[in-house]
Amino acid sequence: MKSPSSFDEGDFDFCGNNIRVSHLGVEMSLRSEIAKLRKEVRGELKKVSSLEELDTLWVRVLGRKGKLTSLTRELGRLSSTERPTVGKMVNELRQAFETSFAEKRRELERELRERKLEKETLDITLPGKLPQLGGKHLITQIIEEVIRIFIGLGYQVAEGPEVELDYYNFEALNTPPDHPARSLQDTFYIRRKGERPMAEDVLLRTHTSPVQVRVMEKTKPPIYIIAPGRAYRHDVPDPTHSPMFHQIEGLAVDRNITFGDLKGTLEVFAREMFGGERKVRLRPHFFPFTEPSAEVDVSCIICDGKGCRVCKYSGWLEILGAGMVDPNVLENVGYDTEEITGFAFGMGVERIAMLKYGVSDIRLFFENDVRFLKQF
Ligand code: 2U9
Repeated sequence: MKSPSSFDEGDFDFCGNNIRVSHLGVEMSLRSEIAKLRKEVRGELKKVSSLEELDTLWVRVLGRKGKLTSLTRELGRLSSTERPTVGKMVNELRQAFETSFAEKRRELERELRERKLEKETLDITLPGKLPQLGGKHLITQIIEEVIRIFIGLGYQVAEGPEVELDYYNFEALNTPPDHPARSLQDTFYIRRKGERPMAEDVLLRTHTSPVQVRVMEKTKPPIYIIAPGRAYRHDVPDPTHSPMFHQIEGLAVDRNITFGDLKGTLEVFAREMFGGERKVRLRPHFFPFTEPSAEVDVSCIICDGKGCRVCKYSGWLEILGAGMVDPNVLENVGYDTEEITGFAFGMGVERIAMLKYGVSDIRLFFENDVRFLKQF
């Protein structure tokens, strides 16, 4: 015996009673199920507040085991005359559900997007955070300024190795082996452990002059070059000494170069570097690589020659050394000293910076304290 809960048409015994189930009964029941489901889903959809909840409801209604799918299955129990009408109703309900689910999905997605945008809103009127900008080190600035001046006078910039041969650093520059500059106390030598210094010793250059020797070896005059770069001396650091410092040297080699050309060049440089009416004074001096040689002073850039603490009340500041290139140096590179003469000069960059900006201790340049460096 079949159970009366089935929608099959026919007579059934139910608890001793004969129950007649007709197609009409099934149809009525389905119609009311459809109406009930429509109402129920409409109410549930209203309550849905997230995409997850919507998916769950979708499975419960339209999924494989969902309520609407079960209703669709029941259609099979209807007679062929009733099935199209009720079938149409079920299909319409499915379409209505699909539309309302899609609408709800769009609505929830829009809400989600709006909430996300609200959270991610940028206030572009807020002031930005400025990145810490670096600047050029004062020593670089001075080097660039000197280069600019000499480029304007037709010079070219030359560079060379900081680790040099004794030959280029001393010998080619007319500095004899017994010269004090070649002592272990004055120069940093590079040698293998346990080895003693030898004739062809390798060292840290004590000036940038080897650069000019190398250029002369390879080039015929005329030569107008400046050589900026680091130099090293075996000095204990103190307010005016640093084992590493910067130099700029200049060299002009040509026919008919005179001491007057040297003085004129230095006057132009001093005026460009230290301002309008600077006077230049040359005092006799000795360097192994120049003859005659001079120390060069400019009228004090602080007191304009009247006398102050910076110029030690002399009115003058020593800024560089210079001279006519010693003929021995020119011969060492194979030049004809009957035809070719030249002048050279050299300056310590830190010294120039200290005079120009009143810095009292050379070590400040290398301690890298930004509070000091950012002043320039
Ligand atoms: C060649 C020939 C000669 C370069 C020169 C000086 C004078 C000089 C000092 C300035 C301060 C070194 O840094 S310092 O201590 N230099 O006084 N330098 S003439 O003479 C040369 C260079 C190259 C081939």
